[in-house]
Amino acid sequence: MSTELHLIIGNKAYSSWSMRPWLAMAAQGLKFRETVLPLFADGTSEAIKKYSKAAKVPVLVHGGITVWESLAILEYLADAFYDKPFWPTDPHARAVARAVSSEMHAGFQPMRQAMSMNLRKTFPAKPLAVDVQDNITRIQAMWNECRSTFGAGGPFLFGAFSNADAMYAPVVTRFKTYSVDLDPVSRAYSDAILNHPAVKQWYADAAKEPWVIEKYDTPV
Ligand SMILES: N[C@@H](CCC(=O)N[C@@H](CS)C(=O)NCC(=O)O)C(=O)O
Repeated sequence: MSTELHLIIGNKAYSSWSMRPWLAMAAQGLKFRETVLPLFADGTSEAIKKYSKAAKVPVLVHGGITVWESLAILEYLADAFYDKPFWPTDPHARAVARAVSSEMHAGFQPMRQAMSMNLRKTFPAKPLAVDVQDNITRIQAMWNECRSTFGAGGPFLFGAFSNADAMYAPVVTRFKTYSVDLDPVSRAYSDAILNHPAVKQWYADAAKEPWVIEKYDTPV
């Protein structure tokens, strides 16, 4: 049985869910093969279904095991590579890291709807709907709490880069793309994410992609 890690993802410019496991794996130094399937192109849905009947990316194939859903992939990686710090080791920090990651996976629909990920654009700040602003306020409060309670060991939510940061990195990119004004702690955290070598590599790869999805290139 091959033990190659193979991650199937969407366009790096637009696919926020794909970015999460890719970053987690790259940040922990895992070697893996990637296949990029351009979203909303002819044949892409069928191509994704060859790996996962859920027809969504990301999908991770590891030997005979296929895992879909970004958060399930992050949990699988933490189990399969238990010697790597995908989650913080302290039980309290680990529980909160999982809680904030679940909150991201399940929530913030207004913000996600109003601010699609687009790594190749920057749009000027604009007035935000109340539910979008509520999401942004909650995210910044969470980042502040994580940083002050657990962040002493480094610049990330729980000190060292963890799955929680992989979950929030696409949010950092959205705040950059849509010129969202951030408090000082959230700004410093965002800068740490944007300066992480794996994030820089993902941006560089996105810049080289040929595909353009018009609906994501025009702000709502
Ligand atoms: N809950 C899923 C969401 C996956 C998802 O929505 N992926 C998008 C790309 S970011 C996708 O595959 N879209 C293709 C489509 O809907 O046809 C996860 O966490 O992995």
